[in-house]
Amino acid sequence: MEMTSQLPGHFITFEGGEGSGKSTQIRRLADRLRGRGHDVVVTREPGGTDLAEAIRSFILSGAAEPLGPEAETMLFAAARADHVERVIRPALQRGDWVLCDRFIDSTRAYQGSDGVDASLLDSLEKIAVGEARPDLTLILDLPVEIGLDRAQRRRSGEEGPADRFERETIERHQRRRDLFLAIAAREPERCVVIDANQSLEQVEDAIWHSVRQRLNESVN
Ligand code: Z5A
Repeated sequence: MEMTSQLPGHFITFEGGEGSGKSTQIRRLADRLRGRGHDVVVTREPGGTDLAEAIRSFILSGAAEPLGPEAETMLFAAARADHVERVIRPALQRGDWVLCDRFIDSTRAYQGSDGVDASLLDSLEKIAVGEARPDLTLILDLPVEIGLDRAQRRRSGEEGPADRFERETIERHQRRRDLFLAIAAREPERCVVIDANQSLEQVEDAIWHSVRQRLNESVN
């Protein structure tokens, strides 16, 4: 399979709606890869560097919302540029596996559904990402109500209210789900849709199957 990234490492991104299980499954995949002797970097967006984590807190608190969706998009892009430059590209240059919780498709789905023009999204994506494109994107798909319910249950055991995105209407979450599925249909060589409405173990197995199928020679 042809690599979209020209760098020696392997870059896998996890995408999907709230509560789809991305963080849980990234940990499980990282364990499997490390068990086979690979060096794995687990990271997330927005975030992954001090600067990008500061931008994350600012956005998720809702403080950036009054600036409008275009300005929020630029903040996501600034965070991503720093993350790619300082963490993702160096790891891929070393030959590591990079597993990232959300990346470019979250901008396409979330800011795209907020009405940001596709040409602005494309331009910022090129500036922020350069050649560090995912080799494989796993889109964890499930009905939005189930994902929101999972996210809410998890939060009831934690501090803090729903973030800026979790507070939005079911219709907006549904639009984003549709956009993720449309990206997968448009870029089947990069994206695999995983049915996330299954047990943790079944989702883990489906992900492992996809990684082996797409990146088989590298997994060993
Ligand atoms: N955003 C954006 O707008 N534009 C961008 O470019 C980027 C992001 C990069 C980041 O929030 C927000 O930023 C996000 C989009 C926006 N919107 N929101 N909200 P985040 O990173 O804090 O939130 P998240 O990505 O949605 O993460 P999450 O809610 O933590 O979901 P998750 O990582 O996919 O799920 P999880 O933590 O692994 O699982 C959630 C719970 O479900 C947990 O209790 C699990 O034990 C449980 N779970 C997981 N899998 C299962 C299964 N299979 N069965 C039953 N229960 C399960």
